[in-house]
Order: sequence, then structure tokens, then C-alpha cells
Amino acid sequence: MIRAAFIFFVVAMPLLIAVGCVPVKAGAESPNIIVIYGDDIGYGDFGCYGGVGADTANIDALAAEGIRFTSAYCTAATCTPSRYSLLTGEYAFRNQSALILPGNAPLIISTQRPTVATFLRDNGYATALVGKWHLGLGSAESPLDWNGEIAPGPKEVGFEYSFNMAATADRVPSVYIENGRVVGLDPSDPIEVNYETMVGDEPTGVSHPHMLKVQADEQHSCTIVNGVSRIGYMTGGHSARFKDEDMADTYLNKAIEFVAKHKDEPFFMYYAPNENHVPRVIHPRFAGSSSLGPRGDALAVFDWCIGRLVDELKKAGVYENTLIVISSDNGPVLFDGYWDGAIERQGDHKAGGPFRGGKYSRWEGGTRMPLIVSWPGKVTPHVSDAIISQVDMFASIAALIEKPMPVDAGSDGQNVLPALLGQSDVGRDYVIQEALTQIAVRKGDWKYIPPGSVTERGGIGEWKETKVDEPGLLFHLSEDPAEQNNVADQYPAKLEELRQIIVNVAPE
Ligand code: NG6
Ligand code: CA
Repeated sequence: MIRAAFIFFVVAMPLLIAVGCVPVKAGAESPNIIVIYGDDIGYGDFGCYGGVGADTANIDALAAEGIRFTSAYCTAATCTPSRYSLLTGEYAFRNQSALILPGNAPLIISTQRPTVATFLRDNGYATALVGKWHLGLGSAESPLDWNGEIAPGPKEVGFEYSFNMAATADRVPSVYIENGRVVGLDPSDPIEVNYETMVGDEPTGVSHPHMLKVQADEQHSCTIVNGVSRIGYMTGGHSARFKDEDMADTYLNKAIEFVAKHKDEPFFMYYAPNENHVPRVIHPRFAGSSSLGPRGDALAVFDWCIGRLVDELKKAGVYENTLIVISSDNGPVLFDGYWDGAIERQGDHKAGGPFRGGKYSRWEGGTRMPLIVSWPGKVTPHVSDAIISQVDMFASIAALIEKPMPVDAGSDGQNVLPALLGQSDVGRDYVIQEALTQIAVRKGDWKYIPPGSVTERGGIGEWKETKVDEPGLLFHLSEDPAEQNNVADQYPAKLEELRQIIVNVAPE
């Protein structure tokens, strides 16, 4: 008997724990953790950051009771690399595949790599992804069959439950995937996806423009799904295709179900709504609710979903013990391929706040993000100017639950937990910013953009390219947040100091 117990506790139990069969109790502080990750939402989009025109009362309320950060950064000015860093704790420029991915790209996170999701899962948390993925699906070795098991994917990098789209709403396949299977798929109508050549004979934005709900540029003019032409071609899967108008509600309902199901154990949910990414095709009950057109309506939808989720957390009795983090994956963009009136109707609203540029760019607007942390009763409400990067999320969460980071986890993140909880206004010393594989750095009040170019969206259907000559651009951000006055000539030593950070941390 004693011998049997010995064998179980000393031999079998550690083995079971190692292979993940026995739940490990979470650490001393094991609040639920919800990361709400907006898409293309800029620094100035929420009311609490100066936004006008769209109602974001629920987010503003969380900010008033929590901490609102003014110097928080995503790691890159586009989606895939920022999401990669958020989950892995590694800067995305270290992974050559972390570029804007097509909808049929293989998974770019190694299944051997610890992520914040595997880490929390292994420490007793129920884990879920609900919403946008855009980190690839399937393996690079064999082409993915959308009609079978879609793996590796979220599950293999730590999410025990997943309900997601493959990439973006403007990329095929336009279907939901739940736990690695396309939802509502009719096997007699199999899905095929191709990003190079047309598959099937379905209408495209080019062949059938009269079918479109919203006019699109050439890149977004492939297969029409739900009256919206997309990037890439797909055929089949008709019964599984999503309706953009219902997407926010669909994800919200899955998020609420997950909370209800796991309210009695610690849970981690990465909730990544589509808002404010294109196409902005709004449910009728929100269409016209802002003065900004569909882009503002989408912000109101995002805010409403957060309000509903908070209601459900309260109803489930777990709100007090839930750490909510709200941020976004890259800076704002008004026109991004669809003529939805975002430029024409922006009025006095400044999506990037006081900062220059937005999505795709190395200007501050590309990566300076709204960041709100709420944990009722635990955080001291205030506005913090601590410098924080989303790459720090993994290390900070590890500190929160008092468990060591796995040794082979991404090591670019720092533990900035005291700043995240509002106990300190000191975050990290410097932050690297990436935009379309080019790098910049902010340290203290200074920002350095090395030679090369800065890309951003221009007006409707246009791109703007700003050439950056030797020795690069230097700005003093507190005096010049809009990066208008290059002071590289006046402060060569400062420029060199920042340049050296890039040489050491992000060599070419
Ligand atoms: C770009 C798309 C853009 C958007 C973006 C990804 C152009 C011409 N097209 O290639 O519409 O889909 O990829 O956005 O820019 S992200 O937020 O997922 O990175
Ligand atoms: Ca994005």
C-alpha cells in the first residue's frame, strides 16, 4: 500500500504533471486574465484617450476605475508580428515568418515554444482564444485541408478551447473554426483556398462589382463572400461562411460561454474581436450609431461587447477577481482597401491621438497603443506614463502568478507587473518598434528612426513613403509628440546612444 502510494506520488504524479494530465493548482495570486485585443484601434480612438464621435463609455469606465497607460506599445505596426510577440514574449523581428500572413499560411509559432497560453494552461488555468488568429494554421510541410482537422493551430500553442477565424475578415477562408474544425461545414461542399490563382467559378469583386455591399480596391477584389470581396480565392463551404454583420455577436457569445463554463476555476481568455479592421460591415443595430461612419460604428460595437462581457463577469461573480487588459495590435488606419467613408467622416476625431502616422508606420502612431488594465480593488486607479511593451505580457503574467518563466520562453519581455498594477510608474527603459520589418527605438523621451523609409497609408487608395536619410531621425517626444522636428544634428550623442540599442538588440 505504502509502496503503491510512493509509486503514485513520487514516480507517476510528476510524470502526469509533466505530460499535462493532472491540473496543477495556480499560484497564490491567480486571478482570471482576459486580454481584449482590438484590431487597428489607434491611441486616440477611445473617449478616455480623447476620441470623439464614437461611444466608448464601457471602456472609459474601466479606464476610470483602472489604469490608463500613455506610453504602451505593441511590438509592430501590423497584426501578425504584434500578436506573435504578445503570446511568445519574443520580438517578432527574430522570426522571419512573422509578416502579415495570407489566410492559408502555416502556423508560425513553433509548437515547442512556450507561450503565455501554454504557460497558464500548465499552471492550472483554463485557456481560450476567441476571435482573430492570424498566426497561421497547419504545418509548413504539408498543405492544409480545410475540411479535416486544422492543426497545428491555437490548441498546439496552448489554447485548450478556440473559436476563431483563420486570419483576417478581409482574407479567405471566410469561416469560423472551433477547436480545429470549420463550423457548419457540409462535407459535400468542400472548401478550397488559393491565394495565387482562382479556384471555382464564384463571383469576384472584379467580375461582379454590382454584388458588393462596399467597393474594394484591387487587392481586396477576389472571391465575394456575404457581398464583400476579399483577399484570396475560396470555393465551397457555403453553409459555413460567416456574415460580417454578426461576427462581433458571435465572438462575444463564445467568450461569454467560456466564462460561464469556467467561472469556478482560474481562466485565461485571449479575446480578439475583429473591430476595427476592414471590412467594417456593421450590424444594423449599430449602423449609424457614431458620427464617423462604419469605422466609428465598429468602435461602438467593440465597446458594447466589452460592456456585455463585464456584465457577464459580474453576473458570474468573478469580475472582482478578473484582470482585464484592453489594447490593440497596431495603429489606426482609415482607408485600408474598402471605400467605407472613414476618411470623409472623421471630422475632429483623431484616431492616432496626438501622434503621427498609424498602421504600417514607424511613426509613433504605428505602435503607441491604448492600454487599459482593470482589476477592481487591486489596482490603484490612475493614468500612468510608464513605458510598456506588449512583449512584456508573458513575463509580467508569470510574475503575477508567481511561477517561473519556462527557460526556453521568449526573453525579450520584462516583468513590468508593478507598472501594470499601478504600483509603480516605472516600466521599461526603452522599447523597440517595428513596422514592415524596419525598426525604431524609443528610450525615455527620445525616439530614433534609423535610415530607410517610413510607409503609411496616404489618402483614399494611396500610400505615402517618407525617405529617411543618414543618420536617421531623432525626436524629443515630450516636446514634439507628433515627430515634426528632427533634432538629429543637435544631439548626435543621443542619436548614437539609441542607435547602439538597435545594434545590440535588433541587429540586421
Ligand atoms: C494588407 C491589406 C490590408 C490589411 C492588412 C492586414 C493592403 C493593400 N492590404 O496587406 O487591407 O488586410 O494587410 O492587416 O494593405 S493586419 O491588421 O491584419 O495586419
Ligand atoms: Ca491589425
